[in-house]
Amino acid sequence: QTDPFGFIGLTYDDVMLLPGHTDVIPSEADTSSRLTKRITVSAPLLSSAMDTVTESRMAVAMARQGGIGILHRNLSIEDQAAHVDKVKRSESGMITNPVTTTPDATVAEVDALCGQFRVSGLPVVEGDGTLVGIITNRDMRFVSPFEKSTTLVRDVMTRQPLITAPEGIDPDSAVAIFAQHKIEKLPLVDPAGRLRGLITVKDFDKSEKYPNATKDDEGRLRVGAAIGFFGDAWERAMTLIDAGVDVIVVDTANGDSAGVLDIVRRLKSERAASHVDIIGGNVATRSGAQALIDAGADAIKVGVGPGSICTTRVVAGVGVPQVTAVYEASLAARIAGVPVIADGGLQYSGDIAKALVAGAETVMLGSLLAGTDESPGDLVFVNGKQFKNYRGMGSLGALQTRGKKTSYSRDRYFQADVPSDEQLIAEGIEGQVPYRGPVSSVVYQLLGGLRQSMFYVGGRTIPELKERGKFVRITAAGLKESHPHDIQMVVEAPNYRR
Ligand code: RVP
Repeated sequence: QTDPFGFIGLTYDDVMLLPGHTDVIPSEADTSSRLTKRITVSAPLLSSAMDTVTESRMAVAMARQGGIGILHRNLSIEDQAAHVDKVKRSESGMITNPVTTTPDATVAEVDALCGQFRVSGLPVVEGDGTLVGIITNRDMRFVSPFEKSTTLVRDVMTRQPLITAPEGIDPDSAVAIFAQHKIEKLPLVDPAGRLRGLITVKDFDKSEKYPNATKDDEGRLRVGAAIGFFGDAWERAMTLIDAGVDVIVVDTANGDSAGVLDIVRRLKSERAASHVDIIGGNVATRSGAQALIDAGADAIKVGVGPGSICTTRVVAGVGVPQVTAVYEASLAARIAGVPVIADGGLQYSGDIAKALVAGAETVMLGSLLAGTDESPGDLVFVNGKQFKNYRGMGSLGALQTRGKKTSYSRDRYFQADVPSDEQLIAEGIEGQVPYRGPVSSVVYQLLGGLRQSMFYVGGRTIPELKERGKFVRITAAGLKESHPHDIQMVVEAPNYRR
């Protein structure tokens, strides 16, 4: 390199989108965008794979709002797969392998299963899967708490003849059966009477309530999950695939590295993974993006150091301001037709459109979602105000093994070989973010802001926004002018905080 300083790096606060001629109104803007080569989402938003952001509750909420959640990997393979399973079962046109019980189980056991899977009843099957009854809240209501562990399912269940339907029944006919028989669960059986699936009224209600939800071909919510590249990463990937995961994210702080490229390549040539899309990351340069594209990645995640909790740029002195990083990666990705995910550093809804115009198809959010009801962890009160804990996956807290056998995220920072907690090099911090209420209202404001951007720029769709969007670079004075100034803010806006 003849010029050791190369080009200048810009981030969200360095640029503004130019207003352009428009014939779009915000409510007409179509926010759908490409998540991966094969999957489109109606909201271009992902929740970060962080242990204070995404477990199954967040993933369900994000998918219902039209985005997608990426389950973190700082937990055992079994626990992460259980989160996948919970999302896949939470809402579906048809549940293909419903949780079941047997006639000899106790009511207490049924109670526990119902609690675990958040369902209100179970089909009852015998040995070869033959449906013999159904047990719901209604059947268990009059069993006293003291008798639950001695009362058997066979004594209280609703028995044959049951209202059932053949597998493959269309949704309208199922709704007609619910209405005619005033039932809430419809078991689907094969000609021999074996249970093949289950449809519930609740799922139809949810489909109406969340019309833009991100769903697979069977009507189940989609979910992504993070893996590493070290140790049992392959086993983790295969277990997640068995549990029904839609997208695997090879989640590391440096995606342009042999181990990451290798596992992306292996997953892309593995038959068992052929129906699952593989996202690789993170990178922040054109050549990094190209390496992941060449390895076969179905989307490229971009961001080295922009995260609100990240200290990589000061600890290692490495990174690229995010707007430039996204732009650079997109130079390789656009030619290859591979979507880019702008990961980290977004503070306001306006940053979403900036990321998209810079070259991304979707954005990944940590701090903006960490304060919601659906993120893991409880509310924390500080001086009477409500907060939630939020920490980097490279923070000491996340990397340390204290009290547990493993820190599953150490290889995210390529420190799987570090022998003791004392020798760790942290690249993140731990903190708190203000409580923000449910994901649905946060996403509503974020998408609302994006629609306003699309109106100002004159883009009816995301591809149009990307094509028409132009930047102006701003100065520190311009940034000061952009925020409220020369006034004491007295009422907090739902989409603005300093
Ligand atoms: P933010 O939305 O700015 O809070 O950033 C979230 C992103 O930061 C994550 O999606 C991840 O890429 C990155 N991250 C997570 N942990 C750390 C760290 O400890 N350095 N960084």
